[in-house]
Amino acid sequence: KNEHAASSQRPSEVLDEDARTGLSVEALKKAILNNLFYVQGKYPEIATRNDYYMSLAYAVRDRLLQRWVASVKQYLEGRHRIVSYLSAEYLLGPHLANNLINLGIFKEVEQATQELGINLQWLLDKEVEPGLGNGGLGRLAACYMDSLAALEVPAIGYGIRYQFGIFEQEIRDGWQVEDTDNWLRRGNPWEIARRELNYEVKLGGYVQHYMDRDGKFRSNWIPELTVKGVAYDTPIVGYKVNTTNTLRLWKSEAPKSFDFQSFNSGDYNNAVNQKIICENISKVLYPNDETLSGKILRLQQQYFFVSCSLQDMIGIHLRQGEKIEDFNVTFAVQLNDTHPAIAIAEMMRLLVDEYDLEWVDAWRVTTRSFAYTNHTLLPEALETWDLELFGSVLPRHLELIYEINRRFLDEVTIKVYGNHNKINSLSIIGEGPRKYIKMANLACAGSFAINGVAALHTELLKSTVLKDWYALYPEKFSNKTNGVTPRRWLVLSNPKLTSLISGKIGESWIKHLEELKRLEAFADDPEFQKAWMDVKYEMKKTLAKKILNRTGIKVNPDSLFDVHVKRIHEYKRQHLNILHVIALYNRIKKNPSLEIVPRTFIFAGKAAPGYRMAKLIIKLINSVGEIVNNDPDVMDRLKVVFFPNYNVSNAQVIYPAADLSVQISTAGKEASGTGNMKLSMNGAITIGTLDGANVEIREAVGEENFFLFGLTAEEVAKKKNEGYNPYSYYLENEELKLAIDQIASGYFSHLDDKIFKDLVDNLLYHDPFLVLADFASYVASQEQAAEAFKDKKSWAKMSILNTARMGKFSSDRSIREYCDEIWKVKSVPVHLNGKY
Ligand code: B1H
Repeated sequence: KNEHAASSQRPSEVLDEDARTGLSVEALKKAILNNLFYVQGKYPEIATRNDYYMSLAYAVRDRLLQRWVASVKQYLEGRHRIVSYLSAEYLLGPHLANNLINLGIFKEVEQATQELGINLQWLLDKEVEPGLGNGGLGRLAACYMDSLAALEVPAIGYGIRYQFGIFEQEIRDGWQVEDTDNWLRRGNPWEIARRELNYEVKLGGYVQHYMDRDGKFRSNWIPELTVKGVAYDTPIVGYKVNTTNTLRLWKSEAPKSFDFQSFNSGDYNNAVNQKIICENISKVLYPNDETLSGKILRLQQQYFFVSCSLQDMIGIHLRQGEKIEDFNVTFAVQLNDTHPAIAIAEMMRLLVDEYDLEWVDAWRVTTRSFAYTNHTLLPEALETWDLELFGSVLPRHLELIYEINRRFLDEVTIKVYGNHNKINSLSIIGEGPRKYIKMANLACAGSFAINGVAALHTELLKSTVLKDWYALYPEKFSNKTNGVTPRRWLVLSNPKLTSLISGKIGESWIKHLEELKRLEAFADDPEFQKAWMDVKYEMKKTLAKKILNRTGIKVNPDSLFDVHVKRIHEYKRQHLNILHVIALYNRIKKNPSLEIVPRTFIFAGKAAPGYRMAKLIIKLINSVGEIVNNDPDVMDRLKVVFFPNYNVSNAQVIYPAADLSVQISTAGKEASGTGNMKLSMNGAITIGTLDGANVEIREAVGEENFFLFGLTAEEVAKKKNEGYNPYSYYLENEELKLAIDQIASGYFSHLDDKIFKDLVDNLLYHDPFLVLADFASYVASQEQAAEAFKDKKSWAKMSILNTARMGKFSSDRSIREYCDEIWKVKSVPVHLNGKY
């Protein structure tokens, strides 16, 4: 009754249907002004840029909400299978522009803001991106959420609402300096806190065993600490469909009961301390990317989000009136690497301890629910937990894992009959001076499907890291080559190329990327080639401006933009690139009138804060840049740029401007790569090794449209077996020797001959990633690239053909494969007011 009275007093504009849901320019203008007044409490004359950003964001959110509620309603009304994607990382990038595109209202909003006297780009640039991921793995999760919605598949993404995402990188005196990413400081209009949706998660303590009145053995986990997870939901709308899925991220808090108890007993300080300990769990993203840290807090984070997510899924399933034994009919749960693999033990705990299932029944439900994606072969990234540490955080799960392992090894022993090496390699528990838990083995034992992320990677998984698993369960294995969403990585980031393409072949390629094939018909058309290269030139000018603004370096948009952007890691070989830069520099020094293709080397990427060698590589790039960029002999023929703080927003400006995409990891080390796909899609030509998805990109675009070099994965393995000697390559190659001697002698570092010593020694005497072995081949391949760049027409053709043949690398294709072959889910079109 009261509610009615209150609502009838509200100003009528707020309730105006049109201002909340209308997609016309007029409705949007009205909505922005309404929000400015009723949400921000401002009027135009005193509104700040952030006020306008917020007003527009809320106007867009209103339009999402309608679709979001309709989606949830429709999913719950029928019996639909739901994909649950568990990932410790989501590298989403800014929401606003993406939502405008997927809602199909970019143009309308552009006009509405213009008529209000504000510039849309100015507002878009205001958004602080949620950097809740390290790199490719987190960004893949974001692309997959976009494709799931585009394909109208019911899906929930579960993860952690880190208060601080990936650090912001600054460059000072050539070194990386980290700054905290306080992305929530101005509030987040894209999330809705669901205070009522919260779960308790136990940590630490011990387990009591007893027999209940019915003679059943029971376990009672008495935790040292209980934390509460609160759901924060973000809508993920599909491209031009009503489907709006949920990304549900958990924030950790202290349970109410806790501080209340302490407060009553007079220990107020302790209550506040406990509150801080609880909140710490979702405080910060670990910035390590492919290196294991093995810290207690990280295990707590993983368990925290997995436990909340499983409790949530079980709740959804049971509220549908279904039996717990049928959980796997409702949900297909994907493990994004082993970071959420503790879910397998947690599911067993919930089913056995909380829902009273018999072990075999619980194991059947569990192993029909989970599927595992492996993302790396690097031994230093394979997750293990010291058994004692594990037991101190999750004592009950340690018992459950022992039992899972015991039963599993019993089964295996029969199959591999007495082969102790195999049994050791398959065991979930590793033996040694200290015992440890192998998370990949837990994931393999508890999943019905296991996949790699590119053809070569899956083959290597089957023949090396997971060899014994493949022998045991060949039917579980399959490949699912990664993909990227063309909505963010073409439509949003390269609107000029998008309209050029759509002008020729219409717009349906945005949903069916294979249709880009139709551009092949224009690859030889001089007019189209010119228009194509004009767009590239425009994008290079835009990037040049940004570079000047961020680094003070002036670059020439006519030069070849040689782009190497990704996390800094020895296996990705940014140092191989810089050795090539030095070689070119020395050629000019030797012959100042040398005619060479002018080049701009663009590097970007973050180094893990504790990864010394990666940080040294950043310093080396900047040191070489300082000399090369300012040497009058060079006469602007070479420029070296380190673009700071590589993130989604910066990537969106860099990819469209690239001529050459540098993908030069040691063969066999990069599981897939996804930046390689985004660059090629934007018409860059790849110079790369036969590694990860490069292999499939080369197959797709044609070998004549790809610069190949370097050892193959097989040759790398062979060379290592035979005893690789990097020093001999150094002695044999004059250009290589000079470059390394210069680095060592302090030529690029004001004669400081110590700073790069570790890097140089590592290359000369260890070189675990075969930089020196691939140097000559890389330089030769770069010569071919430069030669090709001189012929503008043939370059244009290669560029067009790269884009035209990238259809396979849409994440829509990847997701369709996951849906059909692993998850067995179907799309459920969502209707809004009776319309689809
Ligand atoms: C990838 C990771 C990763 N593989 C551990 N593994 C992390 C491992 O914080 N951690 O502990 C974070 C990330 N990331 C990448 O996944 C691969 O290197 C890429 O080749 C691949 O394209 C990407 C997506 O599959």
